[in-house]
Amino acid sequence: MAVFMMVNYLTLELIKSMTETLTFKSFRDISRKLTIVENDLEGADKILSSLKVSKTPVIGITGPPGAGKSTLVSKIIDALIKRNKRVAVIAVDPSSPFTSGSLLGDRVRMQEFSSNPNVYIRSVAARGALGGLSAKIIEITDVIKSFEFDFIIVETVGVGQSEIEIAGLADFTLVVLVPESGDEVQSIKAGIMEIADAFIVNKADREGADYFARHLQSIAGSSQIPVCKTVAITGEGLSEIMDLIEVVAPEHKNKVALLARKAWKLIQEKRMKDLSLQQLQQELEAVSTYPDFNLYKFAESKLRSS
Ligand SMILES: Nc1nc2c(ncn2[C@@H]2O[C@H](COP(=O)(O)OP(=O)(O)OP(=O)(O)O)[C@@H](O)[C@H]2O)c(=O)[nH]1
Ligand SMILES: [Mg+2]
Repeated sequence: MAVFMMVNYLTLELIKSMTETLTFKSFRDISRKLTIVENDLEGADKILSSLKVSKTPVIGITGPPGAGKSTLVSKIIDALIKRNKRVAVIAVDPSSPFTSGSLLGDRVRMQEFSSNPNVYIRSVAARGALGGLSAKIIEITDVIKSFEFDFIIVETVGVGQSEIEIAGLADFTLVVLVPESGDEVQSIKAGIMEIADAFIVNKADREGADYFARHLQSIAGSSQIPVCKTVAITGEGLSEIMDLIEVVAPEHKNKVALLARKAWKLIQEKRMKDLSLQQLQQELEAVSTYPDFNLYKFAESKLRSS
């Protein structure tokens, strides 16, 4: 009996270590593919053009610097892995002065998951040619989508454009604000309302959270965008967020509209690929002095050659 149990135990351990190596192997495979795609190395086109359709829901989490997005993401990961879900997190570094130090913060916070075979975390730089999120983020997300994850979370710092553009990437966008975000809401009201599928008033342990949440709800008005309150450091309010992620998000967006946005972005960036402002200026130094120079003809010639 004891020998039988021992063998059984050994078999279990063996299976466990095999699945673990398999997972880590697939993580290595993801990282390898992402590096190729991210840096436009040879083979990038082939990887992208052989991607299959995937239904993995992509959850966007955006909001001002320091709102508690990463703390919240950690809690979400924790809840998902407890339910045996596999989750990938893409932390977008918009390479702006706002993020100094935050990436390090992200790393420290997410380190607890670094050896978990069900969690894959990748930081990427946004460096969009046209400002905002680059088409690369779409490609990176799609590569990750081709692996077997149950959820993909994309965290971006909401500094203007990137906040708006996450909506073109995610099936469901959570906008994280704090009780002090009142002014922010006033100034970016239109844009923010358009992209938010739900608002989170985080740091609800601070004064003014109830008032601000009510204020947000009144601005959201008839749009029925949910407003949830959380304290990310303790996990308070998390269950409502988990419902949104697990139940509402997977069925949420008009998928074709989202695909159209993505296609538009990819084409836009591909078309602009060989154009730089500096190079245009150099060319214009010469040709703009010609007596028959015409800006529209110049632009047209660039369009034709791209
Ligand atoms: N009091 C309080 N502090 C919080 C809460 N959530 C997060 N924090 C703290 O706020 C700080 C910023 O949290 P992060 O999770 O790094 O915020 P972030 O939005 O990811 O920050 P960036 O990625 O730099 O934009 C940290 O010191 C957290 O401990 C909360 O609910 N209440
Ligand atoms: Mg963060």
